[in-house]
Amino acid sequence: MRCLLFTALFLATLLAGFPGAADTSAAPPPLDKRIAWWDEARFGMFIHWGLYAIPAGEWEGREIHGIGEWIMRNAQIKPRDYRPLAERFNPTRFDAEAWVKLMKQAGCKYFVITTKHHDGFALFRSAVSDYDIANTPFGKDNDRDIMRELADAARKEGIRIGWYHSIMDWQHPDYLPRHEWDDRPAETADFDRFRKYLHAQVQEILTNYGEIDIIWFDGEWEATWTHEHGVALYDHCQKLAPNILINNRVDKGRKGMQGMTKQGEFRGDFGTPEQEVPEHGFGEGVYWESCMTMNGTWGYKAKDHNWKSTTTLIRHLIDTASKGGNYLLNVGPTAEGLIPRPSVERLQAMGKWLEVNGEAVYGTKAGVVGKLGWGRSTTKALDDGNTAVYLHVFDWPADGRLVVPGLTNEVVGVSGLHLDRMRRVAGARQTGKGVEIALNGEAWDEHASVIRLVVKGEPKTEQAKP
Ligand code: JFZ
Repeated sequence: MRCLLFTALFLATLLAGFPGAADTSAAPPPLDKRIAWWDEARFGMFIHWGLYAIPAGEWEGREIHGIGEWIMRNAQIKPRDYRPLAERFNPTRFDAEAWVKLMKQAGCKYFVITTKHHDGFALFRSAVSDYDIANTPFGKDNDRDIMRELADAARKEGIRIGWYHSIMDWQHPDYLPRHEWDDRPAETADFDRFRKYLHAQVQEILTNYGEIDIIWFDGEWEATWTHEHGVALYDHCQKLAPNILINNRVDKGRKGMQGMTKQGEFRGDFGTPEQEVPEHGFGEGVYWESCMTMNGTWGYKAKDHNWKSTTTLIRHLIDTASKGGNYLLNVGPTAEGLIPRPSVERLQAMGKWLEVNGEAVYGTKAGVVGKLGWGRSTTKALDDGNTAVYLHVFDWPADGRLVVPGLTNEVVGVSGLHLDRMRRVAGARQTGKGVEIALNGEAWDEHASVIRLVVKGEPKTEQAKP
């Protein structure tokens, strides 16, 4: 036995060193290679869609508090009472190409959609479950598959594809723990069997729809899910899709809503702050993405009209980019398959702003100086060795003098990113304590006016003097 093992090891070493030998155990590319496209993308669309779009926040005539996709829990609905929603799921107005067109208009470079949320319903055709799109009027009558249509449409347009997949599952008979009001027997539940099911469904979504760019796990926080389970699931994904990006909710290392990964041997390629932009960035090589709702819910709720303004959303995107992170902004489509009008309007307005100012967001790095009273900054290394410092002005200086404190580089040039030809940026100079920019007139963009300042070499900063 031992002899065999040594022979095998010897052969493996030989093969590994043999030029041109087929390397079947190729290690996946390192994180910085895999994540390069994502680190330039900066803006993605989150989509929470599922059976919960049918009740849309209301159950048996009652308004249910909390986020729409949690209605099963918040209204204490038993699986046998919730499951029949599948018989009514028929989003005949769903148009994958229209959704992808909206992503393009908005300036999103990728999207992440719920393939299965906590309610356990699969929006894809699953061979290991009946609780899936195949068993809805939508899937039966039209032979349609949401994941297939979206993957095809996105790939055609060069939009990267992400699958959200919940570990927590309120429907599967083997998932534990049970809700207090779920009266199905817990004694017969077998969590290992559930894990096999989870791995099988993950295999389906990672292999049935071509190459997938991101898998975004969630619902990892219950005690039944362990670090070992996280490692096994991470490895499973990487084996099936070596280039895929996997968020940190696959494992147990996430620190609450703040979302970054704790110190230690935790898996996950990027951190997932939720409903907040962190106070500061985390430096080169630490990747993160803030996910956020546009109103107060992820899944569609008919009566939630609490929309953030376009200005707020654009400034969130800028704030995120200025700290080196990505912004994943959510939409919750209706049961008919439509993205709510207020979301469409905001996304289109963001896209308009990005058409002019995209170079100050995509492919940028965090800003040079920490807190700026008037706004945020992002940077980009230029081919000639100089640096573009983009100044995103939220509060236009009343005296027409914009100061970047502590930036000690020589100034090469300055201009405003706007559509007209008016000279609103008169010039920039090094004062010895920072760069001062002279402005004419008023802000040209109500959301954020962006100035492109080019400085010599790599940015050098000094702690700004008060
Ligand atoms: C989770 C989901 O429960 C929610 O439905 C949505 O999908 C969102 C994007 O992710 O929400 C969470 C997860 C974890 C915490 C809070 C909300 N947490 O640990 O504080």
